[in-house]
Amino acid sequence: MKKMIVSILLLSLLLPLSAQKSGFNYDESKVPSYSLPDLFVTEKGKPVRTARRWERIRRPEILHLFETQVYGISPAAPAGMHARVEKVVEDAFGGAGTLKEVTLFLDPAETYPVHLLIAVPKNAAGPVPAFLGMNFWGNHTTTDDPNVTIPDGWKGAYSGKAVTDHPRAFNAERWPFQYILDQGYAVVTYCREDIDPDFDDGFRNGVHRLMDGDTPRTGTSWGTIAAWAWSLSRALDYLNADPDIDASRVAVFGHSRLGKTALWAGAQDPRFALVISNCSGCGGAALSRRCFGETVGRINSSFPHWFCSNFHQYSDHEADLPVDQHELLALIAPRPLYVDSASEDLWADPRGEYLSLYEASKVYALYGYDTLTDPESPEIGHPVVRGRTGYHIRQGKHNILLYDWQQFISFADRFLK
Ligand code: GTR
Repeated sequence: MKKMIVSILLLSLLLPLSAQKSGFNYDESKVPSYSLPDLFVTEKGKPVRTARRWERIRRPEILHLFETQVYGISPAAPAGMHARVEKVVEDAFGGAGTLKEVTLFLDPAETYPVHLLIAVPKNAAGPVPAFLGMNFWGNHTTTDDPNVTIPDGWKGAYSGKAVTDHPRAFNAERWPFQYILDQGYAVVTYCREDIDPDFDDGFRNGVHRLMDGDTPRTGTSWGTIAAWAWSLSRALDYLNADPDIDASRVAVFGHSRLGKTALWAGAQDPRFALVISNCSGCGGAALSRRCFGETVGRINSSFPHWFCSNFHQYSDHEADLPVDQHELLALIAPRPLYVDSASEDLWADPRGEYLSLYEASKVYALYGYDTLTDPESPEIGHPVVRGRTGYHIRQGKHNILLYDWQQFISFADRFLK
């Protein structure tokens, strides 16, 4: 009897918790019927049939909507940025390349250091193409190479966990350096926490502090994803001056929240030669109007700092959004764009990620490139590439694994080699 009362008590404690876990849907039959904003009609109702009209009218309209309604408006590059090469180790990564550590200072006073880890392939004949993407937990978590410095006092601000909780190589399965280097590509990474710690502190920390000071925030002020995306452009600014890297052949990539970030960086900054979204989901590649997996309402309540505050008005009102995420992908045209999903990653809505790319690929036709022809998603493990867009769905969970990298590289080889 006592046991039963305890169980009932426990259940009643648990129920409100599970009730709170709303804001997501895993049932395809519950996807509402929706119509997507038209890529090919301007705000004045005029048709867009040429790349010229797309670039002069429609693309800026869409970019403006993403800035003001979704991610927030980012500032220009700060004055006084400078970099210092801290360390060069030849014969790193199992002999596949050179390890370089460069500190990029975002301000003259050097209070905002970004610790870049750069892996350069061995025997490169001249500057090489590169994959640029942030890491979650610190450079030291991407490899077991003891040469990678753990910055003094490093602490994951998101988790509040010290380096002992995220030791060397903690995330190494996501970073197959040797394989990528052997294919002739450099890898450039740094930790998201160097830019903007991933928690809601009213934007008093990270680069919001540096760039905004005490300026009051508005509905269009940039959120954390915009800050991270902005930093990818700052990293590219640096790479322009790095003799080992060909900055005109940089692929920007990211996984999950950092995939959302890579897309927004690629959409805004045409210097990125190729863009890759890995399992980016809601607020990334996935269509918001499908309300499948994580929804706009759910993401805004779990991560109130990621988007601009105007975006919050669309929580549970996805049909009112003036854009959808296929238009984010379309902003990347005509540059090569690769999207991927994982079969068990329903949270990120693999179907919505593919459909979004399928719709976006139509813009590539304005430039004379082939588009994705099949609205049905490809089979698991059967990548599809048409023109300058590519997609695969990998068997398994929300992650970025060697299989994904193999597809990224065969896609990149078509355009960056
Ligand atoms: C989840 C979040 C997703 C995705 C993911 C990640 O908790 O709901 O949108 O960004 O985190 O970044 O791993």
